[in-house]
Amino acid sequence: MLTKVLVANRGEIAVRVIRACREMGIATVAVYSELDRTALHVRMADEAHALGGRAAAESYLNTEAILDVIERTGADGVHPGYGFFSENADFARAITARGVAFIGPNPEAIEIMGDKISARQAAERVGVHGVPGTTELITDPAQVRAFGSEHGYPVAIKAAYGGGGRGMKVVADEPLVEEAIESAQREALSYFGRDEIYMERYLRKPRHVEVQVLADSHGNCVYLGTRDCSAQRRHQKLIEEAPAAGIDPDVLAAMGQAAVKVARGCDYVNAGTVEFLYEDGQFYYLEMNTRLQVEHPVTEMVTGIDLVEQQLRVASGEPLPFAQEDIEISGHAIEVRVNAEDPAEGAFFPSPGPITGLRAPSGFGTRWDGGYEAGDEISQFYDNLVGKLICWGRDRPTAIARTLRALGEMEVAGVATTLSADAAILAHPDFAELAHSTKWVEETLDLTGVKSSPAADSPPTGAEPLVQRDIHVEVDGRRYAVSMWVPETAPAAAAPASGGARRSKRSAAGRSGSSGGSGNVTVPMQGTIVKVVVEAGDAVSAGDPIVVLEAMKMENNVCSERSGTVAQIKVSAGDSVGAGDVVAVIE
Ligand code: MV4
Repeated sequence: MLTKVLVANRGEIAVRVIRACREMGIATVAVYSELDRTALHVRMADEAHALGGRAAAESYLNTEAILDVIERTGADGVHPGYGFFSENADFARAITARGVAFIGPNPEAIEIMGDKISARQAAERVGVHGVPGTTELITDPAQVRAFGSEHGYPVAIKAAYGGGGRGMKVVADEPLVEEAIESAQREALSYFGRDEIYMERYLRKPRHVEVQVLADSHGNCVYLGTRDCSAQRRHQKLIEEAPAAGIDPDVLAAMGQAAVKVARGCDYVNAGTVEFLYEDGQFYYLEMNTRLQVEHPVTEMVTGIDLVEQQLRVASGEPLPFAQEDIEISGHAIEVRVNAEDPAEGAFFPSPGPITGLRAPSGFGTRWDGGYEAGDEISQFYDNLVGKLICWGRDRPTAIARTLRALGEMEVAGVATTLSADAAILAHPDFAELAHSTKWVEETLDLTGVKSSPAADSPPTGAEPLVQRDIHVEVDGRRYAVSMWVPETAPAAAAPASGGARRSKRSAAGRSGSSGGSGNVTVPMQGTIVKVVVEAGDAVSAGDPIVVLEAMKMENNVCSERSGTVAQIKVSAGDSVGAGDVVAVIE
């Protein structure tokens, strides 16, 4: 069995992995960016090591820094969580080349599934089919016209090397073929650097149904039931459930067997998810995700199987302790994602900042997988998932009622969250009646009148009585807890004297240039400008959003550090920017 696992992630998934390791007697190593020095995953791990940097590229995506921590700690396994390095074959190879276990599939499987064309071919080879379409790439609009007159419109044009819904264009009817091809190619080129496209029949109201698979290194592979993730907005899932409801059990079993075939076909090992679209009694293969997914807890709740424990056992070389016939689905589970986003009027605007209060619900069948506690801060640099509420019930109506009850108990103060939108979905008759599809949130759900949770008052200032607090110092890149007296109002993350020479030097360097707030507004990471919020000449205050940056599938506000007047705007919507690029100047 593994003895010491490095968790190459942050937030709730790092916490989830640390919990499983603790239960199994495996020591844990957290890694952290400069912004996460006092984060919950750091507080919970047995030891924590700095990666440096703030943006993901400098910290959680810094292979050399992570390899260095492996070297220093003697970790014998690395859990990548989701996002970051979880589906990066080069990272997996770099880990295994050191004789350390990558807790996930082999790099070859990651590579096959990382590219849509080879992922489709891998499924076709084992007799699992996607939406009817063509396997060859589109080179001539006549191909689309021929397909359209044979199968009818709409036709979906998809980026061959795309993903996450980017680069898909729907051709409503024949006169629109050229336009859709050009638009799909343009989008594919700008997002993925390649403009190859192919086509499929377009499904108007599909449900997104996925199958959890688990395979060991001894040739055993099982499926652990299905999940429905149709309640999503702009490819960001909001609510997931297990099992997928209202679908013939024989169809679900066939989907499960198809998923196992796909997994076996690429010699898959560890936990993975095979995604399908479901419409009118038929299912169609979409892609395979070669990682543990955000929504894995709903599968855990209806199977009783701890997926992270099984991941760790599989990576240790153990055979699966159960066969397909041992897997039973019991009751129904629902997960709601609680993101720090303001859903008011359907906008879902990122709302980073300090969490001043957090009360997680409890009670029968109620689970909170969180990444933060009160006093922690949601950074604009990372995913803004605060945590996930997962409720189990004996059947779907009971699970819905329990989730709504638990949502009523939940309190998050300081940042706006998606809680109210989650409740609006769960309370809607279409959701109860399974009348929803992947288009439902965007096209049918009415979020007018939905308000964000109010931001809490800022802490009081004035007389500063001292209180004893555990604070954390970093010496030579390693984090230590010390107890000391600090002003009562000092936020935990900014406690004074937190570090030796190394830390003070670094923070001084980090702040130089922004003292008093830089007039240059820079983007923290590579991405695309989706909106410029201000105009030249506008008066702005420190903290006001200047542009909206889309990066890592999320929209982020990039804010002014100081008050003043917008002197220059250097970008417009659609521009690609790199980390550190100046987008506006405030005077
Ligand atoms: C489709 C489709 C309808 N017809 N393909 C979007 C993400 C990408 N992975 C596949 N997607 C879709 N492919 C055909 N032929 C509808 C979607 C789709 C979708 C799929 C899964 C989850 C959410 C979605 C939201 C909108 C569209």
